Amino acid sequence: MPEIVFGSRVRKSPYFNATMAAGVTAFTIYNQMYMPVSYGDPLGEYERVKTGVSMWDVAAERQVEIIGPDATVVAQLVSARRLTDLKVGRARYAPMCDYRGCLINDPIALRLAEDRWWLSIADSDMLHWVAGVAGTGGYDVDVFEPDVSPLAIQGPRADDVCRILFGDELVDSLGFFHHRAVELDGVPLVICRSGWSRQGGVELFLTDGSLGQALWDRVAEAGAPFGIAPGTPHQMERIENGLLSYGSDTDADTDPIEAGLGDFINLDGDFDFIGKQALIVRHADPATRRRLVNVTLDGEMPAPQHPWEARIDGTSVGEVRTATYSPKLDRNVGLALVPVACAEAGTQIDVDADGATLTATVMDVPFGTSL
Ligand code: THG
Repeated sequence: MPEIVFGSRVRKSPYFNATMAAGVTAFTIYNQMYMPVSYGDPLGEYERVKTGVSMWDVAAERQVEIIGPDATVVAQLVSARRLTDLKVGRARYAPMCDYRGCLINDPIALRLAEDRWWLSIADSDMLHWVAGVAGTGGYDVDVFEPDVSPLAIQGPRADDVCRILFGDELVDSLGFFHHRAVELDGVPLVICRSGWSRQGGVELFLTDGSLGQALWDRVAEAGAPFGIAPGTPHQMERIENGLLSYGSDTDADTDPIEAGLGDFINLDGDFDFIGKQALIVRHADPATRRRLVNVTLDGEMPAPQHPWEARIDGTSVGEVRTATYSPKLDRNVGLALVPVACAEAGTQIDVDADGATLTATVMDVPFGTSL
C-alpha cells in the first residue's frame, strides 16, 4: 500500500508526540488533524475501555467558539435541537443540518457562559459554515476555532483516575454532560463528563495547546494504578452501543431522523433552525425515506475500506456503511442505510463486499441502543 504522508497541511494534536512515543499504529485524518485510531491491539483496547480505563487523544474533535451578544441566537440557528434553555455549565448533543435538512455534523454543544458556546464537532468544516451563517445574517458575534484540545479518559475506572487528579468533590458533583473550568498543576482545562463511548468517563478540554505533553503525562501517572493505557475511540464499542460516526455511517443526503437521531432534534419547538422546514417536508411521508439499521453480517468479511452496495433480488437498496467484528456477539455486525421498507427486523440483504458475498440481516435492535 502507498503511504499517506505527514505534512504541514494536516495538523498535529498537542498530544501527537506522546501518542507516537506510546506506540500509535494508525491515524485517521479528522478536521484536518491526525487522530490516533489504533495502538495495534483492537481486542485489548476494547477490553480495556469496557473493564478498565483508557486515555484517548481526541484533540481532532475541534471546537467552534461562538461568542458575543447574539451567540445563543446563532448557536440555535445552526442546531436542530433546542439550545436556548441549556444552562451555563451544561452540554447537549445537538445535530446540525443544512438547508436541505441533511445532517452536516453532530457536535456536543457546551454553554460556557450566557453568550459563549463551543460546538465540539465531528469531521466536517463547521467553522466556515457557522461563520458564514453569522456573517450573512449580520449577527453580533465572533466565530473562531479556539486553542482547545480534548483528551478523553473513558471506562469504568475513569472516575478513580479523576479522583486522584481532581478530588472527590469534583467527581461527585459533576453530572453527565456537566462541565467546569479547572486547573491541574497549572494546566488549564475544562472537564466535561462526556466521551464517545458508553463506558463512562470524562473529557479534558485542554485550553493551552503548548501543555499537551504535561497533561498527557499527568493523566498517565494518575491512571497507572488502574492500568490506564493509550487507546482511541473504538469502532467495536461504539457500534455495539449505537453511537453515530458522522460521515462514516452517513452519506451526503442523510438527515438526522434517518440516522436515528430523531430524539435529539426538535421539529415541533417554537423556534426555528436551519433545515427545519426541509426536514418536516422530507418526513411528511416517512415511508419514502431511509433508515440506518443494525445488521449482522454472515460470510468471509474483508476489512471494510468503503461502503458496500446492498441488494435485494439483484436490485440495489442502499449500502452497508460500516462493519466490524463484535466481541460481545462474537459475530460481524454493521450499519446499513436502507429504505424504510427494507428496515424491518429479519430482512435479508445481499452485500457485495469487494467480491465476497455477505448476507446482512436487519437486527431487531434499533440503531442508537445497545446490541
Ligand atoms: N466528544 C466531544 N466532541 C465530539 C465527540 C465526543 N465531537 C465529535 C463526535 N464525538 C460527536 N458525536 C457524538 C455522538 C454521540 C455522543 C456524543 C458525541 C453522545 N451521545 C449520548 C447518547 O447518544 O446517549 C448522549 C446524548 C445526550 O443525552 O444529549 O454522548 O464524543 N467533545
